[in-house]
Amino acid sequence: MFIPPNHPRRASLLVREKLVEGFRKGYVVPEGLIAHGRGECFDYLIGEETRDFARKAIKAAAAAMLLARHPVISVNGNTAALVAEDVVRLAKVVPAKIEVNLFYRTREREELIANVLREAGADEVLGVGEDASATIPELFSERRRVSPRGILVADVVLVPLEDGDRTEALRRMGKTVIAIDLNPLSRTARYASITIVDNIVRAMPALVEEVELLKKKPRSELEEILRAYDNNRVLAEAVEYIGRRLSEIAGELLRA
Ligand code: PTJ
Repeated sequence: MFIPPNHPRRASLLVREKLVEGFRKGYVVPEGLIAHGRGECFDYLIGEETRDFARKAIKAAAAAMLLARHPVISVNGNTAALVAEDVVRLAKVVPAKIEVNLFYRTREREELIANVLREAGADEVLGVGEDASATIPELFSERRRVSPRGILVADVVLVPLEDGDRTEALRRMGKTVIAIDLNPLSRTARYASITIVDNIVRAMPALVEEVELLKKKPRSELEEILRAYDNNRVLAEAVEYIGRRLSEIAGELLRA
C-alpha cells in the first residue's frame, strides 16, 4: 500500500497498515481493527500527542514495574502488530515476563503472536498452548486462561488495549494493573490502577525511556512517585483536557 510521503495523515495511515498486515497474516482479529478505530477517534480528541496526564501515568507505571517482584506484560493481537519491538525492549530493561493473552483465543493466533515477539527479540513468551493452564477466577472470556509462571503469579500486569472485565478480575486478585487506553471513559481505564491515556505507539516507547531513567533512582523515590499518584485525578485531567480542547476549537470555528 503506497502512502505519499507528504500525506497529512501519513503517520496514522502507516499505523493502520501495520494492523491490516497483522490481520492478513492472521494474528489481528477483525474486532481489533474496529477497536483501533475507536482508539483513533479518542486520539483525535487529545490532538494525537502524549499529554501531561499520560506522562504522569507513564512515570507511575515505570515506577510500579521497577518496584514489582513479578511484573508481566500481557500481549494481544493489536499490541503485537503495533509495538512488538517496544514490548521486548521493555521486558528486557525492567526486566519483566511477556505473556500472550487473547480475548479471541485460538492456538494458531497464540503461536503467530509468539513468533512475532520472538522475531522482535523475545527470549521467552508465556501463555502459549499448555502453558496457559491456570485460570483467573470469575472471568468467563478466553482471557481467563493464563500462565502459572506469568499473569497468575504477577504482582504488576501491564495490559495494553484491554477489556474491562479482565482488569476488574485482576484487581480483585490484588494485582496492580497498568492499562494503556486512549478512551479515558472505558471500564478498563476506570478499573486500572494506572491508566495511560495515550496511543500505544507513543506510550510504549515513552514507557521504555522512563524505565531507563527511573532505573537509576533509589527505591524510596520510586515508592514516593507511586504514593503521590492518583489515577482518578489523572483520568479527570484527560476528560477535562478533551472538553477544553473541544471548546477552544468550537470558538475558533465561530470566529473564522
Ligand atoms: O487480540 P485479542 O483477541 O485479545 O483482541 C483484542 C481486542 C482489541 C479486539 C480486544 O481486546 C477488544 O475488543 O478490546 P476493546 O474492548 O474494544 O477495547 C480496546 C480499547 O483500546 C478501546 O477502549 C480503544 O479505545 C483502545 N485502543 C484502541 N487502539 C488503541 C487504543 N488505545 C491505545 N492505543 C491504541 N492504538
